[in-house]
Amino acid sequence: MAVTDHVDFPTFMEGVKKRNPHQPEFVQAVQEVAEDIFDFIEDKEDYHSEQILRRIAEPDRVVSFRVCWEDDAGNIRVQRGWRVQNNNAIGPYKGGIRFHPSVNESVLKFLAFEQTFKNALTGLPMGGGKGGSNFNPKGKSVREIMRFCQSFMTELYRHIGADVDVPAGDIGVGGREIGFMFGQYKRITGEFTGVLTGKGLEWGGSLIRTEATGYGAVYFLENMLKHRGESLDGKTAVISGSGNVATHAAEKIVQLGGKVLTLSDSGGFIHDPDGLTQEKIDWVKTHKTHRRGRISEYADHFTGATFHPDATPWNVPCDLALPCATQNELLGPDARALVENGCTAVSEGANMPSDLEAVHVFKDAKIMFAPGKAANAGGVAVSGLEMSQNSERRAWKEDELQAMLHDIMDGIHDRCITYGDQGGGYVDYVKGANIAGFKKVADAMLAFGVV
Ligand code: NDP
Ligand code: 2IT
Repeated sequence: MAVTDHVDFPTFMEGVKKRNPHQPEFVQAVQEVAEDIFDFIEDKEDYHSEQILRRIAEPDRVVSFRVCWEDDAGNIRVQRGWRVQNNNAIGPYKGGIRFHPSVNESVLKFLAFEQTFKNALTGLPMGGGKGGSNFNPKGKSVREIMRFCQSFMTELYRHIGADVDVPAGDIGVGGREIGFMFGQYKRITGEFTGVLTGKGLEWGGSLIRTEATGYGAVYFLENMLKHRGESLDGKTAVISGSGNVATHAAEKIVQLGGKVLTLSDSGGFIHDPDGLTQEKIDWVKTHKTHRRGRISEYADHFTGATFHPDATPWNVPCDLALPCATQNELLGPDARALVENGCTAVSEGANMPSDLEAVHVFKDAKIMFAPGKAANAGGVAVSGLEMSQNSERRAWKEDELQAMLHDIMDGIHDRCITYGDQGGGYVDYVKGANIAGFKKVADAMLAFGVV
């Protein structure tokens, strides 16, 4: 009888690298998870013999398609679009759509893989997926964006559905783009259904979805601090990014008594030693979203603030750091600078913003470090609540949703402690999140047999 040998961690990673050449982000995301899972499954024969991690690290399917559209000058433009459906063991595929020139198959595969664990951690029935395009919305007119979204959906619609795969927003995709895509889906299929989340409130969207990711990342941070008998009050925070996640994280930190010193975009960061106020945050929201401006202009607008071109904010001394822009924006040396300058907690609003070296620096220093799959799960959690509301054909009230978001973030924190508590007051949140997310998906896969 053939018996599957236990594959060890180095052999497993060798296989992942060999099967996914030129996909460094995907290999990185798998490695970060596998480092913890191999310890956990050492004495669990089923997970080995059924090759569970190997199967989760191979997307169910990767759909790639051409997206052509006509720009305002009448030129025909051709982009590439994808939907990566990673795993639907515990619910329909669920995850955002990203429009950014850096999007490629590796980036979307890493995001869909991460999303699988994140969605499991929320406790809601959602599988993992991600999609997007290398389309660059910067400098495009609203009509151009509309035509692109319509063309993108003209292909995507056949792969998604309220019980199949439910996309949402991500970098470069906010309420406006979701509107254009939903309109096209409805036009093609004739169905008004909860096929996308992050919809407008008038047409099936949920209250607090816009705020949920940033707020959730701060609730998670608050939980980590509470666990050590501390609070946010009076603490200084550096934040990167100035989009949806960054501005709402900043807003919640200010509401809870913290002081936000920085925001950034791909051009550099602003440092405001007086701290951001709600008024300043509102200005950034309008400036970045509606005027599509650059963060550099903050320093022209508010006295005392300085702009630092082509730099990240990680050298600014702080108590707390929240990377909320993009993957691999916080590298090993940045992590060392943060720790040396006294930073004691990091909450990842973005997906995989810290590279592997940075993660190890944080772990070795035993600071509080919340990986994105735990810390930024509030957004997809409220997307899950939007799906429930759509199925029930009703809308919950804001205070009900706020309470549910809080409850979900508390639950994720508890799950991380269950599998990440290392004793002596130290919680390895990366390990906790990886194992808790893995276990739920893995046990469902075991129940289904080899499919
Ligand atoms: P937005 O498009 O609203 O904002 C993105 C921000 O990140 C902008 O400030 C942008 O700057 C900056 N940024 C993007 N790419 C780069 C880059 N390559 N280098 C430097 N800065 C960059 O996106 P979100 O706020 O929605 O997303 C931010 C992060 O949060 C992403 O990692 C996303 O996957 C993650 N996330 C988002 C969720 C959501 O609900 N929206 C949920 C969970 C995670 P610029 O304007 O110069 O491009
Ligand atoms: O990375 C993420 O969790 C998101 N972009 C949100 C996904 C969603 O389906 O709401």
